[in-house]
Amino acid sequence: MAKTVYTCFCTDVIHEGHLNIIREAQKLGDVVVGVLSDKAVIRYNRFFTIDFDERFAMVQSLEGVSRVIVQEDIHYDDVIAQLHPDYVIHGDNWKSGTLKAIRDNVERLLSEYGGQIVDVPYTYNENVKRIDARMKEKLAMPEYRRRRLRRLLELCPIVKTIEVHSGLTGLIAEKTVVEHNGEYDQYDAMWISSLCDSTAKGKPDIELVDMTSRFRTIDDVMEVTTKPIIFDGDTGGLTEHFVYNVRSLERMGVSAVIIEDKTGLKKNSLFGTEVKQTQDTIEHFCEKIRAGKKVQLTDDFMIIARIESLILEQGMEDALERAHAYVAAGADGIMIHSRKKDPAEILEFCDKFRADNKTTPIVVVPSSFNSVTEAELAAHGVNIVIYANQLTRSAFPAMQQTAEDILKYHRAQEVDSRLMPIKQIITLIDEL
Ligand code: SPV
Ligand code: MG
Repeated sequence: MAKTVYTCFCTDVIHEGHLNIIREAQKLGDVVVGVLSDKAVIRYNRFFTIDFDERFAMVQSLEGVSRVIVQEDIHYDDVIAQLHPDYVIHGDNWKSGTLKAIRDNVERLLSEYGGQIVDVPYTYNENVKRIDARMKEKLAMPEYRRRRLRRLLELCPIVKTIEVHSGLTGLIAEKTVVEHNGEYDQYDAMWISSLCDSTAKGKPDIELVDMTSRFRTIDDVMEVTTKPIIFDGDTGGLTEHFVYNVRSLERMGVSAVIIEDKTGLKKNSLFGTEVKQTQDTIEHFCEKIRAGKKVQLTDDFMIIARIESLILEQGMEDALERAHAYVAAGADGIMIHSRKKDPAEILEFCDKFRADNKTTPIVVVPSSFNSVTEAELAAHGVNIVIYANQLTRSAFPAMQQTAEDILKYHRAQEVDSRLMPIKQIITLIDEL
């Protein structure tokens, strides 16, 4: 009886590397190819430019492939249990780095019944490099990037979003992947925070940094990343200005803007009632949402309404009334904010809102209530979690300490052990 050889593809484009694997696999037996599901592709820190069905059909049309199946998970457990392949074949790039945990697991599963791993030399030449680069470029194009957030909302239990304010922080959001106890994780989206964008410029978070400058930050991030962007639009400003900004953000490929229901001189929410802040009327804020929704040109772009009632101590009822009113005015999502350490009021809001509204995405920013886990938030109906300022807050004390120590010791040797080697930092940056 012919042996079964299994390989899994996670690609939008078939290149000579894949064909080589099929050729090698054919030498060993019948070739079964798994196509990784959309959900699993995301865990892998990849994204697709063509739908699953197209990827499946693409692999089906390949010569030398006997059967194509879906691989639902990044790990091979289910496939190996069903198929009992004699061989699992893969490029040898999975022998090290983050992919190693997948290979180790496959090795363990195969050893239970005498199956074997076959590592073929990974094909990486100019042609393959060009195809990879093109796929990445495509993902960075406005139309692909913009629609990705809505797709993620369908696919992820919770969309994990991290603050970025520069090309470098963008690269951290783009490239950080963690393998922990065999589970893979990465960030799904990026948040251009008004607080951190202003702080990086040494300015207060009071809508002082103008839109031209904020757009420049978006552009810096976009230059080096592909993940979707959620933009902190503060109050949205005058409705007459907001509509122009909606058009600009949409054209740039931003996926969503979040505007908060405050008027006049906005201060950062984490000041709460310690400073004078004015909440907008429901009627006026709804008008702003409606005006924004009217001018946007695609179905991809989202306007998310942020409710400041809990921050300004206006109570749960006010927060809920506003949430329903903003959704009725056309908001594509709502963000509820709190500066309490205890997540109770946020979770109560989510439960009460979800009792009447099952679908509108809920966004939360757990800066103060940071004990809450993503799983708990998802269980209460939250769809997007934003880690809004942690990168800035971790970088600042580290930089300050280094500056102080160099002054203290009149040389840089004492700080060196804390610093990332230049060689390592430049590996973050892609060469063309
Ligand atoms: C920001 O990151 O700028 C925000 C979230 O608006 S918060 O600072 O918590 O208000
Ligand atoms: Mg802000």
